[in-house]
Order: sequence, then structure tokens, then C-alpha cells
Amino acid sequence: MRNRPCPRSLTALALIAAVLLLQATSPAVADGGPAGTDQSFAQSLGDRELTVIVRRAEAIPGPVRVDVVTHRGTPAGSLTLTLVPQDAAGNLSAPGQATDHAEVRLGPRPDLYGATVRVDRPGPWELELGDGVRIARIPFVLPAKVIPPAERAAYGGFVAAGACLLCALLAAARGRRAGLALVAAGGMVAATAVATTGALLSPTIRPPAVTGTETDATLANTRDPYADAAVPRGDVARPPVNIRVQVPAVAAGRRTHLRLLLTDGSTGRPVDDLLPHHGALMHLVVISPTGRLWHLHPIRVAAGEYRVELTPYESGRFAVSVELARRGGGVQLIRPAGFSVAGPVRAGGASKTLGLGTRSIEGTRITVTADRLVATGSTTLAVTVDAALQLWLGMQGHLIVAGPVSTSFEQAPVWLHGHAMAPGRPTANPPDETVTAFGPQVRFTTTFPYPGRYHLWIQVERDYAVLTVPLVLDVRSANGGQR
Ligand SMILES: [Cu+2]
Repeated sequence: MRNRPCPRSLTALALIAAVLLLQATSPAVADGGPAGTDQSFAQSLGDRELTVIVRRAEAIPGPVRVDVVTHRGTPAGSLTLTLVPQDAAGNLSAPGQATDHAEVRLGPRPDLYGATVRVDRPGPWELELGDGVRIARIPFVLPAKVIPPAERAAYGGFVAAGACLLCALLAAARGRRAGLALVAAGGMVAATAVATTGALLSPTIRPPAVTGTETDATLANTRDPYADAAVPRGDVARPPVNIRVQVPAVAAGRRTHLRLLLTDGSTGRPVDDLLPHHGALMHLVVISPTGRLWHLHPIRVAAGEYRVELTPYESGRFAVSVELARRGGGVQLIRPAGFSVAGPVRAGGASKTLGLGTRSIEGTRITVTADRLVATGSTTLAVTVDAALQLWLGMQGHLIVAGPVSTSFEQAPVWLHGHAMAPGRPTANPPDETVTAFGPQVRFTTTFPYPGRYHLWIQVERDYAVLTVPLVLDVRSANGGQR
């Protein structure tokens, strides 16, 4: 006995095929699959230097893991995590209202500590990280998983073509319904054409702007990045940032805080669109009169306002530089006016500075060599450390240069900031600081634009502590002299 499909099932199959084809043309948000990458933020929270990692969400709504890496000397204690959405979503809580809390208990040993919080929507968020005294408000974007329309057309088209083929076969099997078989076969050809066109066009279609990186994130454009397609993307460059550094009247040896106020170079309005770059929203370098270096990551306390604490051990003029990246504005190195510390002149802040060669710092042997020290040509510095290294801020090593220094660091015409990248190809999720597998040699290539005396600081991380290697190098001019 033959199984005869009724005309109703054939019609249903044809309808499913049509729906699949129609759906293929509109963009969609896919809940359920992971989207985005881990987002890492170095934070100088009081006297704790922390790396806060917001892990990528497997599904939204769903749990998100927040890990905190501590370093040698980080006091034990507890931190509060509060999640605050920045955009409204249907009948969910209003923006600015916390949706979840958690506590991270930091142990006495440097390690990875964490907690899990729950998110109820994609889009822009703030993670409030509190230690009982101060609160860092870390902005981040949870991307929605969006399948591009061309890809959807390809997938939907092939599925619809399969359904039409089934229809055609069933109709043909019935024998008498040649007309229906013909219609289904026609549908199959049309669906295959749509799928093939989608598949062929998919790699050539320009992807939409990355929400939260190239455009300001809202819930609407996170869920549908194609919604902004009509907005011209020709000029996304935002103006440079001005920074005012405010320091209360401070005496050498006393703990103080720096308040950094960021304003737009065009409108003078507060700047609140910094992107995490090199593992932090802001990299602050402070150099004391005798050459002690701080490389800190101020916390964001309000829109356009960052804060950090430090203890200047000596009096005199302190130089400041800030590296940051603005959304749509690229990386900027800003050299705001420095600040003065009162009190008797006290040295002792800076550790002993040497030229090339071998030295021991905090029990670690370090050898620095350079292939040449001539202005305007490229110089490669090789640093060999007798310890396995961890990636700090995603890099094997950091190099900061100021010079030529004649009167003060603040007056030095050149400040450079170079990196020794992690080996291998850059990946979306590089190993975190718990992996001790790098070094022992890191190399930097840089160029000294003028001859003269340069101060350099090389920074690497080993055993959960950042090691700073200060150097002084005299760079010759290309025709042999010092000037
Ligand atoms: Cu930094």
C-alpha cells in the first residue's frame, strides 16, 4: 500500500518554504549563542592594582562571569560588583537602576577571583566595582549575536530549497499532481538562486559599524546594527581630548589623589566615550623629578572624570602623560600639565638607574642590549629576564621613553610608548595573567628622533608583580655627536 501525502501537508510544506525565504531577508538577533569577546580593564582601585575581566556572555539574558586578577601585595578583602544597564528595554528595569549584585572575596595570594552576575539585555552597561571607599564605574557593551542578512538569505534559501524539493518529490510520487510538482520545483530553483546569491554576496557586503566601538551603543543598535546603515560613516573621527589634572595641596611622602577631567577638544564638554585599549580605559604615566615611574590605570568615577591615588616620595615637579582611545577617534597620547609637590627635597623615590648591561632588581636578573643608539634610525632593544613572564595588559613587555631630558621630564620633546606583543597571531581572547609562559627575552623596536639623553622604563610581569627596569641611554646623532 502506498503512503499518499494529503494536499494539506504539501501546502504546509510550501508555506514553510515561503516563510523561510521571507525570514532570510531581515536581520535577526540570535539569543543563545556566545557573542563578543572577554573585555579586560586594568584598574588602580585605591592601593589595589586589579585586572577586571568581563567574560563573554554565552546567552543574553543569562549569566556573565566577572573575574578579578590580583597582584603581589594586593590586600585581601571583598569587592562589590553592581550591574547597571544604561539603556531601557521594554518592561525591564529603567536605565541607571542596578539589576544585579555580587561580591568578590579577594584572598591574600595573587590569583584569579570572581563572581557571576546575571544580565537581562544586550547593549551598554556599567559595572560598578566598589571596595567600600571608592567606586569604579566601568562602561562595557554586551553585544547581541546578529546574523548578517546575506548569511541568513543563504541559510534560509538552502533550507527552503530543501523543503521545495521534498514537496516536488511527494507531489511527483502521487503521480497525478504534476502541476503542484512543477510549482514546487520552480520554488526550489528560486530558493536556490536566493541562497547562492546570498552566499556569493556575503563576503563582499560591508559589515555594519561595530556597536560600542565605532558607534555609541544603544540597546536598539546593539540588537540591530543595520538600523544605523543609513547614517553616513565617512567621518567617525572625534576631536582630541584635553585633560586637566587636579591635585590637592600635597607634601612629599603623603598619599594623595589625582583627579583627571577630560574635555572634548572641540566642544569643551566632558568626554565619556573611552574604549578599552591595551587592557585599560586609561593609561596614566607619572614621572617624579628624579625619574621614578608610575604606570597606573585611573578609575572612572563619573562621565569625563577619572581618579587615581599615589604617594609622591619627593618634592618638585611631576610630569604626566595619558594614553587613551576615543570611540571613533583612535589612540591619543596626551601630555597634560604636571603638578608640583611641596616639602623638603627628598630623593629615594627612584631606584638606581643604569645604562645597557646586566642588573638585579627585586631578586630578578635583567640584561638589556641595544643594536645601535643613533638618532633617527630604528633601534632594537632586547631585554632578557631570568624568570617566566606573564602577559601584562595583553603584552609581554612595555617600554616608556622620555627625552632628550635637559631640564625636566615635563619639558622633554619626545615621549614614546612601545610594546613587545604576545607571540603568535593576535587572538580575540588572549591568555590572561594566570598563564606564565612568556619570555625570557622580549624585544622592542623604537626610534629616537633627536640625539641626547633619554630615560627609559621597561615593564614586564613575573610572579604576579610588575617589574620596572629604569634605564638612561645616550643617543648619538647620525653624524657622531651628542647634539
Ligand atoms: Cu597601562
